[in-house]
This record gives sequence, structure tokens and C-alpha cells, in this order.
Amino acid sequence: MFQKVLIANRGEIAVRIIRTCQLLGIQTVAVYSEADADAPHVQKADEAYLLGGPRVVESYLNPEKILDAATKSAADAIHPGYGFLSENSKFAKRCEEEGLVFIGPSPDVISRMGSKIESRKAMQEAGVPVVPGITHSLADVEAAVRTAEEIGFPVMLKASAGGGGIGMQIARNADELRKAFAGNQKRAADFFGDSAMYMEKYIENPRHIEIQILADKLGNTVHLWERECSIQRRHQKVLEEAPSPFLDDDTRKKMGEAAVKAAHAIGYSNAGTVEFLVDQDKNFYFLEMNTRLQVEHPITEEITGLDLVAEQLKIAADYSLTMSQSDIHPKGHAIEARIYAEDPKTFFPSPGKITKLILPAGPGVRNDVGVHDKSNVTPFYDPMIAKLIVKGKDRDEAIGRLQAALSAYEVEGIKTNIPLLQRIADHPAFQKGETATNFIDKHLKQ
Ligand code: MV4
Repeated sequence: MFQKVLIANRGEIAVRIIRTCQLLGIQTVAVYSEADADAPHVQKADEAYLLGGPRVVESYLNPEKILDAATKSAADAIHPGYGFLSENSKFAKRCEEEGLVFIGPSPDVISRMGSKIESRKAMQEAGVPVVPGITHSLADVEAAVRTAEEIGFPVMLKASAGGGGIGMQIARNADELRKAFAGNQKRAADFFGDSAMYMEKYIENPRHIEIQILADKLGNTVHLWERECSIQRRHQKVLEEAPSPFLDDDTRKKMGEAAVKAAHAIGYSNAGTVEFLVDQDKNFYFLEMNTRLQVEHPITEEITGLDLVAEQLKIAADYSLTMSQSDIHPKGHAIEARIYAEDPKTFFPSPGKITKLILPAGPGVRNDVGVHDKSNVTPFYDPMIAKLIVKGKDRDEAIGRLQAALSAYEVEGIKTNIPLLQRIADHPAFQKGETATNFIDKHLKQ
């Protein structure tokens, strides 16, 4: 096992990774920006290195400064967390060149899964269902119209390098498609430096359900069942749960098997997530693969009893998985609510100094937190400051615990989305498990 791991991240995920390293007796190295000098991850790590100014290009998105800290501290491995450099194949490659283990899949796999066209192609070849559509880039607007007529409207035009809902346009007829084409192409080029676009059948009001997998370097792969992440706002997840209230056992088994097949086909190792869109009739389609630990990993940990960070570390250190598929028996129901420093009415970020922070406690309540009761929440980073994770023997008990925990949560000095989370938790549609991707727009219009 590694002796020393550098965590190339901040906030709650850096704290989360440090906790597991400490349990495993691994020394930890934090890196931080000038804005984070007294942040929890810096306080909790064994060593900490200042990267530079508060802007991400000077700090958490600066590969060479991070590699420098890894060399100075004599770390064996780098855990990238999520966001920042976690899905940057060049950074993973640079780690290899410096003799450091990047805790994630190989640079080649990261790069292939980063291209939506490439990943669709790989999945189609592996026999994993993908959304009906094409696996090449569209030459021009006329090719797009011809393709749409073959697929059948409505269609979705997507940037191959896209993410977070950027570079994505619905077209319900040829006219709309002609209008959307050039603008979408420009956004793809501006945001991702890659104007390649492909096209898929548009799935109306889908659910977003993802499968967590673990794969070691010896070819063993298991899945840890699903997470449902349908409650989102503008492609930002708000609340996730496991298991999905929508799936039946037959569909979840097929999705798990498809995810394992997907991972095998591309030579995946480490923890990963295969995202699917699921339509009203429970048809599921591969959407994309995330080659990192996800924000919402704790709900999988809560129902499986596994520590996903520990599994990542073991895999990266060349150990084989110690469980097989038949050993994994999810139990109970878990829900994660993301706590954002934002105005619950306008959804604008709400930076400022926290003056009071009291976290909820009790059976089945877990807090993954990246701030303390005197933290300054700056506008430089993602406004998610904490995650509240609850577990119950069933969904009703988990929702009850979520409601109680949200009521007990106290944050002063900044605004948070806790009132929005309460409206979701209290809503009869949520309580009935009606959690499609239009939930917030449909039920919580201001
Ligand atoms: C879709 C779709 C419907 N049909 N693709 C949104 C983020 C991006 N990663 C993929 N997204 C979607 N792709 C087809 N062919 C609908 C969405 C979508 C969505 C997906 C998951 C969760 C929330 C969503 C909200 C709006 C649209």
C-alpha cells in the first residue's frame, strides 16, 4: 500500500479522502490556494503545500505546481477527487512520467471516455445499449438534417467534448435544427475547443440513473448497483438516492450487467460510474462514463457498507478486489442532499463568512463537510460546501431522517439552499418517488 498520498483537491472531498487515508495508516499531503489557508483539508492533512493564488489556474488546476508539491513531499500517489484535474488525461500521464500513481484509470481510458462520440462507439461495440443516434461527427447542417430525418424528430444535437449540459440542443423539426446548428457548434468550439457534434434521438423527460462500478487491474469487475440522480437544476444535481425508487429488480440487474460489460470492454480500472438515461418504459441507454469518484458516492457506501476511497486506493496499489458480485447485498435506502452556498430564491451563489455552523446528528445521519464554523466561502470555487447523507431501513425512514436533519441544520452568515431541499423532501411527488429530471421545474416553480 502507499505510504503517502497527495490529495489534489479541496473542500469536502479532500477531507473525505484524508479520512480514509488516516484509517489505512497512509500519510496525507494537502495542497491549497491562498484562499484556503485555514480550510479543513489543510488542517486535517499531515502536510500541506501552498500552490498559489486563489484562482484555480494558479492552484487546483495547475498540474505542474501540484506535481511539484508531490515531488517535494515524496508522495507515492495522487488522488484527484472529482472536478479539477480528475478527468484530465494529460495530468494522469504527467503523474506517470513523474513516477507517481494517479488514482484513477489509465490516461488512455480517461481520454476515450472524455469523447462522447468515442465512448458511444466503444459501448455500441461492446453491446451496451446506447441512445439511438450516430457515432461520427456531423459534417454540416445538411448532414444534420438528413441524419435527423433518419433518426426521427425530436433529436438532440450534442458536442462530442461536451459536459454539464453545454453544447446540447433539442430540435423538434428541421427548422429548429437549422436554427440551432451553427450556434451549438460555436459554443462547442468556445467551451471545449472542439466543434465536433453528433446527434441522438431525444428521450422525453428521462430519469438519470447511474451504476457504480469497481474494477481492479487484474480484470475483476463488480457493480455496486445504482444511484438515481434525477433531481437536478440546470444540470446541477441537488439530491440523489440509492436505490432508485423507479427501477424494478430485473431492470437494475440488466443495467448492472451492462455497466460491468462496458467497463470490461474498455479495460477500465478503479472506481467508475456508467450513466444511463432511463425512459418512461424503463428502456435504458448509455449516456456517458465518469472516470472519477463522484460527489454522490456516499449513498452507495451507505447501502453497500463499502468504503469507495479505500477500494480506489487498493486498486491503484495493484491489489485485487476482495469481493465478487454475489457478495454485494445492498441494504436500506440512502439519500444525499447537496448543501450549496446559494440564495434559495435566485439560485445565485452566496459567498461570505460563515458565523455559525451546527450539523445535524443522529442515527443514519452522515455529514461530509468542507467548511468549518468560521470559514470564508469565496466565489473562486464551487458553491457546494457540504453534503448531508441519510440512511434508513427503507425510503420512508430515510426521507423522515432527511426532513429531521434539514430542520436541525444551522448555517449563519451565508445563504444556503436548505429551504429548497426542505421543499423537495416535503413534497408529496418526491415522497411518492416521482423523481424525473423535470422535478424542480414541474413542482417547485417560484
Ligand atoms: C439527453 C436527454 C434526452 N435525450 N440526451 C443532460 C446532461 C447531459 N450529460 C445529457 N443530458 C441529457 N441528454 C438525449 N438523447 C436529456 C438530458 C437531460 C438530462 C439528463 C440527465 C439529468 C438531467 C437532465 C436534464 C435535462 C436534460
